[in-house]
Amino acid sequence: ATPLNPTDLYDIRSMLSDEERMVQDTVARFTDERVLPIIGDCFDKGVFPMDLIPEMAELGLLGSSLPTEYGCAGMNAVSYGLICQELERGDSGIRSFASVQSSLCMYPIYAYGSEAQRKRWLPDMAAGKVIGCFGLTEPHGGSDPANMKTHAKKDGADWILNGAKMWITNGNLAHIAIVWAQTDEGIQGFLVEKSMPGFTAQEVHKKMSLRASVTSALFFDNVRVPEANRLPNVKGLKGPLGCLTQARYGITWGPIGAAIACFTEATEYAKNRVLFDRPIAATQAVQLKLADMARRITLAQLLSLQLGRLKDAGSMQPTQVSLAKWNNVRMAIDIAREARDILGGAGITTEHCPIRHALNLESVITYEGTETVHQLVVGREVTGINAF
Ligand code: TGC
Ligand code: FAD
Repeated sequence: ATPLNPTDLYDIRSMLSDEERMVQDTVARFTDERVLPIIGDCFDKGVFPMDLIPEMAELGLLGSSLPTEYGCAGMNAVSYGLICQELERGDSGIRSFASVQSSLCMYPIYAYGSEAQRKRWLPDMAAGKVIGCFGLTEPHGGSDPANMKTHAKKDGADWILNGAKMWITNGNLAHIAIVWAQTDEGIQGFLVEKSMPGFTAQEVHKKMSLRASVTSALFFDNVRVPEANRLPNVKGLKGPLGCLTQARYGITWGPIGAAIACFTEATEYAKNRVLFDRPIAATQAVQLKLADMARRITLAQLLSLQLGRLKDAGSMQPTQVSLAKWNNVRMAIDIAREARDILGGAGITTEHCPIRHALNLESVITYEGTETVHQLVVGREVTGINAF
Protein backbone atom coordinates (compact mmCIF):
# COMPACT_ATOMS: atom_id res chain seq x y z
CA ALA A 1 0.00 0.00 0.00
CA THR A 2 1.12 3.60 -0.57
CA PRO A 3 2.40 5.17 2.65
CA LEU A 4 -0.17 7.46 4.27
CA ASN A 5 0.44 11.12 5.07
CA PRO A 6 1.03 11.15 8.86
CA THR A 7 -0.77 14.49 9.23
CA ASP A 8 -3.71 13.41 7.07
CA LEU A 9 -4.20 9.71 7.73
CA TYR A 10 -7.79 9.63 6.46
CA ASP A 11 -7.07 11.68 3.31
CA ILE A 12 -9.29 14.57 4.35
CA ARG A 13 -7.62 16.51 1.56
CA SER A 14 -9.48 14.37 -0.99
CA MET A 15 -12.77 15.52 0.54
CA LEU A 16 -11.98 19.18 -0.21
CA SER A 17 -12.98 21.01 -3.38
CA ASP A 18 -10.30 22.38 -5.70
CA GLU A 19 -11.00 25.86 -4.36
CA GLU A 20 -10.69 24.72 -0.74
CA ARG A 21 -7.37 23.02 -1.53
CA MET A 22 -6.13 26.18 -3.19
CA VAL A 23 -7.06 28.27 -0.15
CA GLN A 24 -5.27 25.83 2.14
CA ASP A 25 -2.14 25.79 -0.02
CA THR A 26 -2.03 29.58 -0.26
CA VAL A 27 -2.32 30.11 3.48
CA ALA A 28 0.11 27.25 4.17
CA ARG A 29 2.70 29.00 1.98
CA PHE A 30 2.07 32.30 3.79
CA THR A 31 2.62 30.57 7.14
CA ASP A 32 5.76 28.78 5.98
CA GLU A 33 7.33 31.82 4.33
CA ARG A 34 6.12 34.75 6.39
CA VAL A 35 5.09 33.50 9.84
CA LEU A 36 7.38 30.63 10.82
CA PRO A 37 10.68 32.50 10.24
CA ILE A 38 9.73 35.33 12.66
CA ILE A 39 7.19 33.98 15.10
CA GLY A 40 9.54 32.57 17.76
CA ASP A 41 11.12 36.03 18.07
CA CYS A 42 7.75 37.80 18.14
CA PHE A 43 6.65 35.51 20.96
CA ASP A 44 9.92 36.08 22.88
CA LYS A 45 9.65 39.86 22.48
CA GLY A 46 5.91 39.93 23.12
CA VAL A 47 5.01 41.73 19.89
CA PHE A 48 2.35 41.17 17.26
CA PRO A 49 3.82 41.23 13.70
CA MET A 50 1.90 44.20 12.28
CA ASP A 51 3.65 43.85 8.90
CA LEU A 52 1.59 40.74 8.21
CA ILE A 53 -1.76 42.58 8.26
CA PRO A 54 -1.61 43.98 4.68
CA GLU A 55 -0.45 40.58 3.41
CA MET A 56 -3.30 38.77 5.15
CA ALA A 57 -5.69 41.32 3.65
CA GLU A 58 -4.17 40.84 0.20
CA LEU A 59 -4.81 37.09 0.45
CA GLY A 60 -8.48 37.72 1.33
CA LEU A 61 -8.14 36.30 4.85
CA LEU A 62 -10.01 39.11 6.63
CA GLY A 63 -13.77 38.60 6.60
CA SER A 64 -13.17 35.78 4.11
CA SER A 65 -16.75 34.46 4.27
CA LEU A 66 -18.50 37.79 3.71
CA PRO A 67 -19.81 38.84 0.28
CA THR A 68 -17.60 40.35 -2.41
CA GLU A 69 -19.81 43.45 -2.64
CA TYR A 70 -18.19 44.57 0.65
CA GLY A 71 -14.66 43.91 -0.61
CA CYS A 72 -14.52 40.44 0.99
CA ALA A 73 -13.61 37.11 -0.60
CA GLY A 74 -17.00 35.36 -0.34
CA MET A 75 -15.44 31.99 0.56
CA ASN A 76 -17.31 29.13 2.20
CA ALA A 77 -17.10 28.01 5.83
CA VAL A 78 -14.72 25.12 5.15
CA SER A 79 -12.29 27.55 3.50
CA TYR A 80 -12.51 29.82 6.56
CA GLY A 81 -11.73 26.78 8.72
CA LEU A 82 -8.71 25.91 6.60
CA ILE A 83 -7.49 29.51 6.89
CA CYS A 84 -7.71 29.23 10.69
CA GLN A 85 -5.93 25.86 10.65
CA GLU A 86 -3.01 27.05 8.54
CA LEU A 87 -2.63 30.35 10.43
CA GLU A 88 -2.60 28.56 13.79
CA ARG A 89 -0.01 26.09 12.47
CA GLY A 90 2.07 29.27 12.64
CA ASP A 91 0.78 30.68 15.92
CA SER A 92 -2.51 31.00 17.81
CA GLY A 93 -1.90 34.76 18.00
CA ILE A 94 -1.99 35.14 14.22
CA ARG A 95 -5.17 33.08 14.01
CA SER A 96 -6.66 35.12 16.88
CA PHE A 97 -6.08 38.30 14.91
CA ALA A 98 -7.99 36.86 11.96
CA SER A 99 -10.75 35.39 14.15
CA VAL A 100 -11.42 38.67 15.90
CA GLN A 101 -11.31 40.79 12.75
CA SER A 102 -13.46 38.38 10.72
CA SER A 103 -15.88 36.64 13.07
CA LEU A 104 -16.17 39.03 15.98
CA CYS A 105 -16.03 42.42 14.23
CA MET A 106 -16.83 42.16 10.53
CA TYR A 107 -19.50 39.49 11.06
CA PRO A 108 -21.64 41.54 13.52
CA ILE A 109 -21.38 44.61 11.30
CA TYR A 110 -22.56 42.46 8.40
CA ALA A 111 -25.21 40.50 10.31
CA TYR A 112 -26.55 43.16 12.70
CA GLY A 113 -25.43 46.45 11.14
CA SER A 114 -27.21 48.93 8.88
CA GLU A 115 -26.35 49.10 5.19
CA ALA A 116 -24.55 52.40 5.89
CA GLN A 117 -22.43 50.73 8.60
CA ARG A 118 -21.56 47.83 6.30
CA LYS A 119 -20.47 50.17 3.51
CA ARG A 120 -18.59 52.45 5.88
CA TRP A 121 -16.55 49.74 7.62
CA LEU A 122 -16.40 46.38 5.85
CA PRO A 123 -14.28 47.25 2.77
CA ASP A 124 -11.65 49.01 4.91
CA MET A 125 -11.64 46.12 7.39
CA ALA A 126 -11.21 43.56 4.60
CA ALA A 127 -8.28 45.66 3.35
CA GLY A 128 -6.71 45.66 6.82
CA LYS A 129 -6.88 49.47 6.97
CA VAL A 130 -9.31 49.42 9.89
CA ILE A 131 -8.66 46.98 12.73
CA GLY A 132 -11.43 45.91 15.07
CA CYS A 133 -11.74 44.44 18.54
CA PHE A 134 -14.67 42.82 20.34
CA GLY A 135 -15.57 43.78 23.89
CA LEU A 136 -17.79 41.32 25.71
CA THR A 137 -15.81 39.99 28.71
CA GLU A 138 -15.72 42.07 31.87
CA PRO A 139 -13.30 41.93 34.79
CA HIS A 140 -15.81 40.36 37.18
CA GLY A 141 -16.41 37.19 35.12
CA GLY A 142 -16.35 36.36 31.45
CA SER A 143 -18.24 33.07 31.49
CA ASP A 144 -21.45 34.81 32.49
CA PRO A 145 -21.76 37.72 30.06
CA ALA A 146 -25.49 38.11 30.78
CA ASN A 147 -24.37 39.71 34.02
CA MET A 148 -22.48 42.55 32.33
CA LYS A 149 -22.17 45.91 34.08
CA THR A 150 -21.19 48.04 31.09
CA HIS A 151 -24.25 50.04 30.15
CA ALA A 152 -25.46 52.58 27.62
CA LYS A 153 -28.11 55.20 28.36
CA LYS A 154 -30.00 57.16 25.74
CA ASP A 155 -29.24 60.90 25.77
CA GLY A 156 -31.11 62.74 23.01
CA ALA A 157 -29.83 61.35 19.70
CA ASP A 158 -26.80 59.75 21.37
CA TRP A 159 -25.91 57.05 23.87
CA ILE A 160 -23.68 57.49 26.91
CA LEU A 161 -21.50 54.46 27.50
CA ASN A 162 -19.88 53.56 30.83
CA GLY A 163 -18.02 50.48 32.00
CA ALA A 164 -14.95 48.33 31.37
CA LYS A 165 -14.00 45.28 29.33
CA MET A 166 -11.13 42.91 30.04
CA TRP A 167 -8.88 40.55 28.03
CA ILE A 168 -9.67 42.13 24.69
CA THR A 169 -7.66 40.83 21.73
CA ASN A 170 -6.36 43.64 19.44
CA GLY A 171 -7.60 46.22 22.00
CA ASN A 172 -4.65 48.60 21.58
CA LEU A 173 -4.38 48.04 17.81
CA ALA A 174 -8.02 48.63 17.08
CA HIS A 175 -9.55 51.62 15.31
CA ILE A 176 -13.02 50.44 16.29
CA ALA A 177 -14.41 48.32 19.10
CA ILE A 178 -17.65 46.36 18.94
CA VAL A 179 -18.82 46.89 22.50
CA TRP A 180 -21.72 45.03 24.07
CA ALA A 181 -23.59 46.98 26.73
CA GLN A 182 -26.71 46.65 28.82
CA THR A 183 -29.50 49.10 27.89
CA ASP A 184 -33.11 49.61 28.97
CA GLU A 185 -34.04 47.34 26.04
CA GLY A 186 -31.51 44.59 26.78
CA ILE A 187 -27.96 44.01 25.59
CA GLN A 188 -27.01 45.95 22.47
CA GLY A 189 -23.88 46.36 20.34
CA PHE A 190 -22.14 49.68 19.69
CA LEU A 191 -19.40 50.65 17.26
CA VAL A 192 -17.04 52.67 19.44
CA GLU A 193 -14.38 54.58 17.54
CA LYS A 194 -10.90 55.02 18.94
CA SER A 195 -11.14 58.80 18.71
CA MET A 196 -14.28 59.06 20.86
CA PRO A 197 -13.50 61.01 24.05
CA GLY A 198 -13.61 58.86 27.21
CA PHE A 199 -12.57 55.63 25.46
CA THR A 200 -9.17 54.26 26.47
CA ALA A 201 -7.32 50.97 26.03
CA GLN A 202 -4.57 49.64 28.29
CA GLU A 203 -2.39 46.74 27.21
CA VAL A 204 -2.13 43.65 29.45
CA HIS A 205 1.52 42.82 30.16
CA LYS A 206 3.30 39.86 31.82
CA LYS A 207 1.41 37.33 29.67
CA MET A 208 2.95 33.87 29.37
CA SER A 209 0.51 32.93 26.60
CA LEU A 210 -0.43 34.50 23.25
CA ARG A 211 2.62 36.69 23.52
CA ALA A 212 2.53 37.44 19.78
CA SER A 213 -0.93 38.98 20.18
CA VAL A 214 -2.13 42.21 21.77
CA THR A 215 -4.52 41.84 24.71
CA SER A 216 -6.03 44.87 26.44
CA ALA A 217 -8.44 46.27 28.96
CA LEU A 218 -10.93 48.81 27.60
CA PHE A 219 -12.43 51.65 29.63
CA PHE A 220 -15.50 53.75 28.82
CA ASP A 221 -15.97 56.90 30.81
CA ASN A 222 -19.11 58.72 29.66
CA VAL A 223 -18.33 57.96 26.00
CA ARG A 224 -20.85 59.68 23.75
CA VAL A 225 -21.80 57.29 20.95
CA PRO A 226 -24.14 58.50 18.19
CA GLU A 227 -27.25 56.46 17.42
CA ALA A 228 -25.74 55.84 13.95
CA ASN A 229 -23.07 53.71 15.68
CA ARG A 230 -25.54 51.35 17.38
CA LEU A 231 -25.96 47.98 15.64
CA PRO A 232 -29.70 48.23 14.86
CA ASN A 233 -30.61 44.65 14.00
CA VAL A 234 -30.10 42.67 17.21
CA LYS A 235 -31.02 42.91 20.87
CA GLY A 236 -30.19 40.53 23.71
CA LEU A 237 -27.40 38.09 24.48
CA LYS A 238 -28.02 36.26 21.24
CA GLY A 239 -26.19 39.15 19.49
CA PRO A 240 -22.74 38.50 20.98
CA LEU A 241 -23.37 34.75 21.28
CA GLY A 242 -24.13 34.63 17.54
CA CYS A 243 -20.69 36.16 16.86
CA LEU A 244 -19.08 33.67 19.22
CA THR A 245 -20.60 30.79 17.29
CA GLN A 246 -18.80 32.06 14.16
CA ALA A 247 -15.48 32.51 15.93
CA ARG A 248 -15.69 29.24 17.87
CA TYR A 249 -16.35 27.40 14.62
CA GLY A 250 -13.01 28.73 13.29
CA ILE A 251 -11.35 27.86 16.60
CA THR A 252 -12.31 24.21 16.15
CA TRP A 253 -10.01 24.21 13.09
CA GLY A 254 -7.18 26.41 14.37
CA PRO A 255 -5.80 24.09 17.05
CA ILE A 256 -5.59 21.27 14.47
CA GLY A 257 -2.86 23.38 12.86
CA ALA A 258 -1.06 23.90 16.19
CA ALA A 259 -1.28 20.15 16.89
CA ILE A 260 0.07 19.27 13.43
CA ALA A 261 3.05 21.59 13.97
CA CYS A 262 3.85 19.98 17.34
CA PHE A 263 3.28 16.41 16.11
CA THR A 264 5.48 16.96 13.05
CA GLU A 265 8.31 18.44 15.10
CA ALA A 266 8.11 15.69 17.74
CA THR A 267 8.10 12.95 15.09
CA GLU A 268 11.18 14.34 13.31
CA TYR A 269 12.98 14.83 16.59
CA ALA A 270 12.16 11.31 17.77
CA LYS A 271 13.47 9.79 14.55
CA ASN A 272 16.79 11.58 14.97
CA ARG A 273 17.34 11.44 18.72
CA VAL A 274 19.46 8.36 19.41
CA LEU A 275 19.46 7.08 22.99
CA PHE A 276 20.41 3.63 24.22
CA ASP A 277 21.67 2.86 20.67
CA ARG A 278 18.44 3.50 18.82
CA PRO A 279 16.26 6.47 17.85
CA ILE A 280 13.65 7.14 20.53
CA ALA A 281 11.06 6.78 17.70
CA ALA A 282 11.96 3.08 17.71
CA THR A 283 10.79 2.66 21.32
CA GLN A 284 7.27 1.47 22.05
CA ALA A 285 6.72 4.26 24.59
CA VAL A 286 7.37 7.03 22.05
CA GLN A 287 5.51 5.29 19.21
CA LEU A 288 2.44 4.99 21.44
CA LYS A 289 2.58 8.74 22.03
CA LEU A 290 3.03 9.60 18.35
CA ALA A 291 0.33 7.16 17.23
CA ASP A 292 -2.05 8.64 19.77
CA MET A 293 -1.32 12.14 18.48
CA ALA A 294 -2.06 11.01 14.91
CA ARG A 295 -5.30 9.37 16.05
CA ARG A 296 -6.50 12.46 17.87
CA ILE A 297 -5.56 14.81 15.02
CA THR A 298 -7.51 12.59 12.60
CA LEU A 299 -10.62 12.64 14.80
CA ALA A 300 -10.43 16.42 15.13
CA GLN A 301 -10.05 16.85 11.36
CA LEU A 302 -13.16 14.77 10.73
CA LEU A 303 -15.16 16.69 13.35
CA SER A 304 -14.26 20.09 11.92
CA LEU A 305 -14.81 19.10 8.32
CA GLN A 306 -18.29 17.74 9.06
CA LEU A 307 -19.02 20.83 11.16
CA GLY A 308 -17.98 23.00 8.22
CA ARG A 309 -20.17 21.05 5.83
CA LEU A 310 -23.11 21.53 8.23
CA LYS A 311 -22.33 25.24 8.45
CA ASP A 312 -22.19 25.58 4.67
CA ALA A 313 -25.53 23.75 4.49
CA GLY A 314 -26.97 26.22 7.03
CA SER A 315 -27.78 23.60 9.68
CA MET A 316 -24.89 23.90 12.16
CA GLN A 317 -26.03 24.11 15.82
CA PRO A 318 -24.15 25.91 18.63
CA THR A 319 -23.97 22.69 20.68
CA GLN A 320 -22.10 21.00 17.83
CA VAL A 321 -19.63 23.88 17.84
CA SER A 322 -19.19 23.53 21.61
CA LEU A 323 -18.41 19.83 21.32
CA ALA A 324 -15.80 20.43 18.62
CA LYS A 325 -14.22 23.42 20.40
CA TRP A 326 -13.90 21.37 23.58
CA ASN A 327 -12.55 18.28 21.80
CA ASN A 328 -10.15 19.99 19.42
CA VAL A 329 -8.56 22.44 21.86
CA ARG A 330 -8.14 19.66 24.44
CA MET A 331 -6.59 17.48 21.73
CA ALA A 332 -4.13 20.22 20.75
CA ILE A 333 -3.04 21.23 24.24
CA ASP A 334 -2.43 17.58 25.19
CA ILE A 335 -0.40 17.03 22.02
CA ALA A 336 1.62 20.23 22.51
CA ARG A 337 2.53 19.22 26.08
CA GLU A 338 3.40 15.65 25.04
CA ALA A 339 5.49 16.93 22.10
CA ARG A 340 7.33 19.22 24.50
CA ASP A 341 8.16 16.18 26.62
CA ILE A 342 9.45 14.17 23.64
CA LEU A 343 11.89 17.00 22.88
CA GLY A 344 13.33 16.75 26.39
CA GLY A 345 15.25 19.82 27.50
CA ALA A 346 15.25 21.17 23.94
CA GLY A 347 11.49 21.37 24.28
CA ILE A 348 11.59 24.19 26.80
CA THR A 349 12.88 26.90 24.43
CA THR A 350 11.09 28.74 21.65
CA GLU A 351 13.70 27.37 19.20
CA HIS A 352 11.11 24.61 18.89
CA CYS A 353 7.38 25.16 18.55
CA PRO A 354 5.72 22.86 21.15
CA ILE A 355 6.16 25.03 24.25
CA ARG A 356 4.96 28.13 22.40
CA HIS A 357 1.87 26.29 21.16
CA ALA A 358 1.27 24.71 24.58
CA LEU A 359 1.40 28.12 26.26
CA ASN A 360 -0.80 29.71 23.58
CA LEU A 361 -3.37 26.97 23.92
CA GLU A 362 -3.75 27.84 27.61
CA SER A 363 -5.54 30.95 26.32
CA VAL A 364 -7.41 29.14 23.57
CA ILE A 365 -8.84 26.62 26.04
CA THR A 366 -10.09 29.56 28.16
CA TYR A 367 -11.27 32.12 25.65
CA GLU A 368 -14.40 31.87 23.49
CA GLY A 369 -15.98 29.86 26.31
CA THR A 370 -13.85 27.83 28.72
CA GLU A 371 -13.64 24.08 28.33
CA THR A 372 -16.07 23.76 31.26
CA VAL A 373 -18.59 26.09 29.63
CA HIS A 374 -18.57 23.97 26.46
CA GLN A 375 -18.85 20.73 28.43
CA LEU A 376 -21.90 22.17 30.21
CA VAL A 377 -23.46 23.23 26.90
CA VAL A 378 -23.14 19.63 25.67
CA GLY A 379 -24.36 18.34 29.05
CA ARG A 380 -27.43 20.56 28.79
CA GLU A 381 -28.16 19.23 25.31
CA VAL A 382 -27.94 15.58 26.28
CA THR A 383 -29.85 15.86 29.59
CA GLY A 384 -32.21 18.73 28.85
CA ILE A 385 -31.14 20.23 32.22
CA ASN A 386 -29.40 23.63 32.43
CA ALA A 387 -26.51 23.31 34.93
CA PHE A 388 -25.17 26.88 34.60
P1 TGC B 1 -29.30 31.96 27.17
O1 TGC B 1 -29.65 33.06 28.11
O2 TGC B 1 -29.97 30.63 27.23
O3 TGC B 1 -29.44 32.43 25.64
C1 TGC B 1 -29.47 33.75 25.29
C2 TGC B 1 -29.92 33.85 23.83
O4 TGC B 1 -28.82 33.53 22.99
C3 TGC B 1 -29.15 32.42 22.14
N1 TGC B 1 -27.94 31.61 22.05
C4 TGC B 1 -27.12 31.62 20.99
N2 TGC B 1 -27.23 32.22 19.81
C5 TGC B 1 -26.23 32.02 18.93
N3 TGC B 1 -25.15 31.29 19.20
C6 TGC B 1 -25.01 30.68 20.39
N4 TGC B 1 -23.91 29.97 20.67
C7 TGC B 1 -26.03 30.82 21.35
N5 TGC B 1 -26.21 30.36 22.61
C8 TGC B 1 -27.38 30.86 23.02
C9 TGC B 1 -30.27 31.72 22.84
O5 TGC B 1 -31.05 31.00 21.93
C10 TGC B 1 -31.02 32.87 23.45
O6 TGC B 1 -31.76 33.51 22.42
P2 TGC B 1 -33.21 34.19 22.75
O7 TGC B 1 -33.74 34.61 21.43
O8 TGC B 1 -34.00 33.07 23.39
O9 TGC B 1 -32.92 35.30 23.70
O10 TGC B 1 -27.79 31.80 27.30
P3 TGC B 1 -27.06 30.44 27.46
O11 TGC B 1 -27.55 29.82 28.73
O12 TGC B 1 -27.11 29.65 26.22
O13 TGC B 1 -25.58 30.98 27.68
C11 TGC B 1 -24.87 30.60 28.79
C12 TGC B 1 -23.43 30.41 28.36
C13 TGC B 1 -22.61 30.14 29.61
C14 TGC B 1 -23.33 29.21 27.41
C15 TGC B 1 -22.94 31.68 27.66
O14 TGC B 1 -23.12 32.76 28.47
C16 TGC B 1 -21.51 31.57 27.21
O15 TGC B 1 -21.24 31.05 26.12
N6 TGC B 1 -20.54 32.04 28.04
C17 TGC B 1 -19.13 32.09 27.64
C18 TGC B 1 -18.81 33.49 27.20
C19 TGC B 1 -17.75 33.52 26.15
O16 TGC B 1 -17.51 32.59 25.43
N7 TGC B 1 -17.08 34.65 26.03
C20 TGC B 1 -16.14 34.83 24.98
C21 TGC B 1 -15.75 36.26 24.83
S1 TGC B 1 -15.01 36.68 23.29
C22 TGC B 1 -13.53 35.92 23.29
O17 TGC B 1 -13.15 35.19 24.12
C23 TGC B 1 -12.68 36.23 22.12
S2 TGC B 1 -11.14 35.47 22.09
C24 TGC B 1 -10.84 35.80 20.48
C25 TGC B 1 -9.54 35.43 19.95
O18 TGC B 1 -8.54 36.06 20.29
O19 TGC B 1 -9.54 34.52 19.07
P1 FAD C 1 -14.32 33.07 34.66
O1 FAD C 1 -15.57 33.19 33.89
O2 FAD C 1 -14.19 33.85 35.92
O3 FAD C 1 -14.06 31.53 34.95
C1 FAD C 1 -13.18 31.08 36.00
C2 FAD C 1 -13.28 29.55 36.10
O4 FAD C 1 -14.60 29.19 36.48
C3 FAD C 1 -13.01 28.84 34.76
O5 FAD C 1 -12.26 27.67 35.00
C4 FAD C 1 -14.41 28.46 34.29
O6 FAD C 1 -14.42 27.30 33.45
C5 FAD C 1 -15.07 28.16 35.62
N1 FAD C 1 -16.53 28.18 35.55
C6 FAD C 1 -17.31 29.16 35.02
N2 FAD C 1 -18.61 28.85 35.14
C7 FAD C 1 -18.67 27.63 35.73
C8 FAD C 1 -19.73 26.75 36.12
N3 FAD C 1 -21.01 27.07 35.90
N4 FAD C 1 -19.39 25.58 36.71
C9 FAD C 1 -18.11 25.26 36.93
N5 FAD C 1 -17.06 26.05 36.59
C10 FAD C 1 -17.35 27.21 36.00
N6 FAD C 1 -13.01 38.36 25.65
C11 FAD C 1 -13.61 39.25 24.80
O7 FAD C 1 -14.74 39.67 25.03
N7 FAD C 1 -12.97 39.64 23.67
C12 FAD C 1 -11.72 39.22 23.34
O8 FAD C 1 -11.18 39.60 22.31
C13 FAD C 1 -11.06 38.31 24.24
N8 FAD C 1 -9.78 37.91 23.98
C14 FAD C 1 -9.12 37.15 24.92
C15 FAD C 1 -7.75 36.90 24.77
C16 FAD C 1 -7.05 36.20 25.74
C17 FAD C 1 -5.60 35.97 25.59
C18 FAD C 1 -7.74 35.71 26.87
C19 FAD C 1 -7.01 34.94 27.93
C20 FAD C 1 -9.07 35.96 27.04
C21 FAD C 1 -9.78 36.69 26.07
N9 FAD C 1 -11.13 37.04 26.26
C22 FAD C 1 -11.75 37.90 25.40
C23 FAD C 1 -11.81 36.69 27.50
C24 FAD C 1 -12.27 35.25 27.58
O9 FAD C 1 -13.39 35.04 26.77
C25 FAD C 1 -12.56 34.94 29.04
O10 FAD C 1 -11.31 34.87 29.70
C26 FAD C 1 -13.33 33.67 29.23
O11 FAD C 1 -14.64 33.80 28.70
C27 FAD C 1 -13.43 33.26 30.70
O12 FAD C 1 -13.81 34.34 31.51
P2 FAD C 1 -12.94 34.70 32.82
O13 FAD C 1 -11.52 34.82 32.40
O14 FAD C 1 -13.55 35.88 33.46
O15 FAD C 1 -13.06 33.43 33.73
